[in-house]
Amino acid sequence: MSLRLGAITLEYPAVMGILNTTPDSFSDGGLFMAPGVAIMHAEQMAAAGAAIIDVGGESTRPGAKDVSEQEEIDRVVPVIEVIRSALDIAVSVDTSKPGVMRAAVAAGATMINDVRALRAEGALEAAAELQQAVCLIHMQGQPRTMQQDPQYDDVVADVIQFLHERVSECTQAGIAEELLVIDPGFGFGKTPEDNIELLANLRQLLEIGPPLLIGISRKSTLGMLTGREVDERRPASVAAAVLAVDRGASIVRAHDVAETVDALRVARAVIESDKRR
Ligand code: YH5
Repeated sequence: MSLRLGAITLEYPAVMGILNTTPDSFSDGGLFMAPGVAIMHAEQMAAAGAAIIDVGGESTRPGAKDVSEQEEIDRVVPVIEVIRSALDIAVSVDTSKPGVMRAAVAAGATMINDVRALRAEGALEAAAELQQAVCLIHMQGQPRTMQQDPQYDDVVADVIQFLHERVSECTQAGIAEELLVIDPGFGFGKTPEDNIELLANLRQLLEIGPPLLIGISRKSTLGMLTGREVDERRPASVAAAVLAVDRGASIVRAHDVAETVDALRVARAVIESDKRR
């Protein structure tokens, strides 16, 4: 099962590994991820079977402070350059800012992963100009406040309608439909119940057209279901990944790449053998 998204060809179900870009003690003044640490983490994820490495320079955690465009560029570009020079793996850039999209693609990124689904000023135009793969994510509200009081008439219908509209906007702006991936945005302006309902009904999102990417790894819904802290949510994350793939997801964004790759090998074998599909 092979999928082409512009410059990216992958066997699916595939794992997108999340590169840890949080500032650490090795970094320069506590603002930048040391590229040496980043490349080690990326290398481990590539060896574990990740198809894409997701590099982000802006925290979308509720309450996180805004990062300037230049600051974001300074964080992600060296990391993307070092990954692309050392490893044969695709890189996605987790950003909403057009200037970061341009700089990241110039550095070798071949996917734009945008929680604002190209709604920021100039983002749609930048993506149309760059002609790289784009992941359109559903989010209700803004990162700072999105978890305060999420409300839907029908979360599945709302997410489908939003993603339909964004896919149309993108194709009208000249982005080839073959470049698009859609994502229901687990945790982006959603209650745990909303997230579970979306996962249960994921198949309905396939009717929009583009392949599905899901990111649920370590998120708080899994904490609520298991009573576990963030760093104890591996088994829950792997279970959610398998359920998502069984419901049609092509790409799973994950922190724990080795475990997720193993689990998706099992899922894939069973899906391929399922005579009803
Ligand atoms: C996503 O779903 N999410 S950043 C809170 C956590 C754990 C993880 C409380 N970027 C997605 O990963 N990109 C993020 O524990 C994403 N889909 C795509 N495509 C949030 C995140 C996280 C938040």
